[in-house]
Amino acid sequence: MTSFKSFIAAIAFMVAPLVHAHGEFFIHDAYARATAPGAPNSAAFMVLDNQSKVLKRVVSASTPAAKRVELHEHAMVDGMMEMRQIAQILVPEGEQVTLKPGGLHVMLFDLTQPLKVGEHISLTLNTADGHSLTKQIPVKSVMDGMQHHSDEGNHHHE
Ligand SMILES: [Cu+2]
Repeated sequence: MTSFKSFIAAIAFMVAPLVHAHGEFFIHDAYARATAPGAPNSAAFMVLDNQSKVLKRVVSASTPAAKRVELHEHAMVDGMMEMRQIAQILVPEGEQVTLKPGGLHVMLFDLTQPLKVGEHISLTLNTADGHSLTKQIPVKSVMDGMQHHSDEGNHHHE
């Protein structure tokens, strides 16, 4: 009996952190950048808030508003600020990570239609532990900090 009890206890010990981790990871103040008519791409910004006891890794994102979604960061390349795809965004336990213009962002490629101020889009973030978080986020006008990929023939914004 003792071994059976300790077996159950071991299972409970292993399962509990996973159960508790779910629902302790939040998205705050999320928004997507409004686009001019014909602009193919946009980006979404937000605060990722990890109130769980474990490191969270955001590994992918999706939205019905764009055909392709990537996680991006800005980095200095040959004296120029460029953005590039990253495999994951790490949010340490008990910490917040801010995605903002000129920094980390969720890149929205090939918009299905222009994003207009006042509209909302659905955005889903997927974490490495298999959870996903979906939010309706507003579209806002953003003037600063975004540069498009120069190799895709888009105009530049500063
Ligand atoms: Cu980008």
